[in-house]
Amino acid sequence: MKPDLFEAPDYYNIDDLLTEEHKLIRASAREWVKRDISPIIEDYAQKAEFPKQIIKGLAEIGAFGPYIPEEYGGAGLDQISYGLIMQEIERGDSGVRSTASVQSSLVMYPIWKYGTEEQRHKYLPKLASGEWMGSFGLTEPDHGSNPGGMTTNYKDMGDHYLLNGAKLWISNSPFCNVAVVWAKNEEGRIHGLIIERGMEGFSTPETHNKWSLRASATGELIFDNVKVPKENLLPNKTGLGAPLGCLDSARYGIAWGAIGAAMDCYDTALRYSKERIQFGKPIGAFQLQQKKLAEMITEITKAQLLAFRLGQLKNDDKATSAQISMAKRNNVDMAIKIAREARQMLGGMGITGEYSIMRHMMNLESVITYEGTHDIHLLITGLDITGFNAFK
Ligand code: TGC
Ligand code: FAD
Repeated sequence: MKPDLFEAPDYYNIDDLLTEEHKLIRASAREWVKRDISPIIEDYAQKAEFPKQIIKGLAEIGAFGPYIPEEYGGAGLDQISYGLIMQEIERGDSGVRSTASVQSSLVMYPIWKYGTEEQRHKYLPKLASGEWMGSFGLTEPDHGSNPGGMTTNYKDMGDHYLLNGAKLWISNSPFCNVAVVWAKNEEGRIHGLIIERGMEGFSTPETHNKWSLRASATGELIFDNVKVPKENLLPNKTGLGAPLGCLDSARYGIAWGAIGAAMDCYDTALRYSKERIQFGKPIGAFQLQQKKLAEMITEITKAQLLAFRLGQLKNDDKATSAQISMAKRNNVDMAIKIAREARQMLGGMGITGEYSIMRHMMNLESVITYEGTHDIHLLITGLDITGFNAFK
């Protein structure tokens, strides 16, 4: 793979809106990606293997629980810092960002928000340091966009719960130490349970043959009469709104992360357009290539402003779920379109692993599908502005 010469575009001087702390946090994540991700990620993606050695570095840059309070091992940062960290990691690879998103927003967040003080102290510091890795089980083989239909269930056996069911498409599942799993009780109410590796009847087979997020491990969570201690139930929120609340936090991070992937594709294509000579000129001197680049930087700038404003709303605890959906949908769509255009600008070289673009493009096919598909987020906006539910 080519050396990492990334220079981040900032066409509207959005950096002027950031604090010195934001810039320092971003610089440390950016530096880490250049040093520890860029040189190895193509090989791991080609091998379809998660590079486990990066877990320590992810913890060190604050990627596990950036906004979780320091008393629980988190970094105690604001939401814009969280977004900037996700942006920089996804600049390296969406699969690495997935690992961090799941750990922070889908595992640490529900334990922090819906768990007991004992659960927070038991799990959060180990998750923040990367000593333990987590996964989040919501999707099932027959319930993806419609998680409310889930059939995974547990029964109260007196001194423990008995869990049965299966979750599919679970990031980090093959190596997770703990899983936050959503299941229905005997009344059909959804609750979160913390499942630990080693519990009898709990297995995590890996899903193979992915063309996307190849450097992220994806698998199943299978529960065959798993005895779950009663103290592993998350008591402080129930119903579908509990897992959806976690998704709000993860979707927000993705809205920033996608900008990172788009910036990397744009920066690569811009540099290539100045170096690649055809018909006696750099291809960047041709109007058609300039149109592509001009439209890319316009869309990146719009996405940056959307993410920044959403970050301010999140900091003030005023961001709505529908606003988060709009940003996730827009920014991922923006990134995937830029990846496709940038890929074309590199001609044949664009399909090789010499450059990051094709890997970003393939990764973004998962990002546009998980955490709510492109269509589902459109319907969330539609419902919000019209009041009519077009899901059912
Ligand atoms: P609906 O009746 O609308 O809502 C049920 C309850 O949930 C509340 N709610 C929310 N709460 C917090 N945040 C949100 N975003 C919320 N959206 C809805 C709602 O107020 C209600 O509460 P209550 O108290 O009245 O019960 O539910 P529905 O069954 O009609 O479904 C709505 C729909 C389709 C929007 C929702 O289910 C949905 O978002 N579907 C998409 C599923 C999804 O995003 N799955 C993601 C799985 S995890 C994942 O992909 C991780 S990838 C990670 C990685 O690798 O980075
Ligand atoms: P379906 O819900 O079957 O959708 C198929 C198509 O139908 C889509 O285009 C969808 O937009 C459309 N559709 C569905 N309903 C409607 C409707 N009402 N109106 C119009 N169109 C509709 N899940 C987890 O729980 N944890 C994870 O860690 C996790 N990680 C993932 C990692 C990867 C790599 C991938 C690919 C997925 C992951 N997921 C995870 C699952 C992901 O959230 C689901 O794939 C996603 O929610 C869509 O569900 P589905 O694949 O079953 O598609």
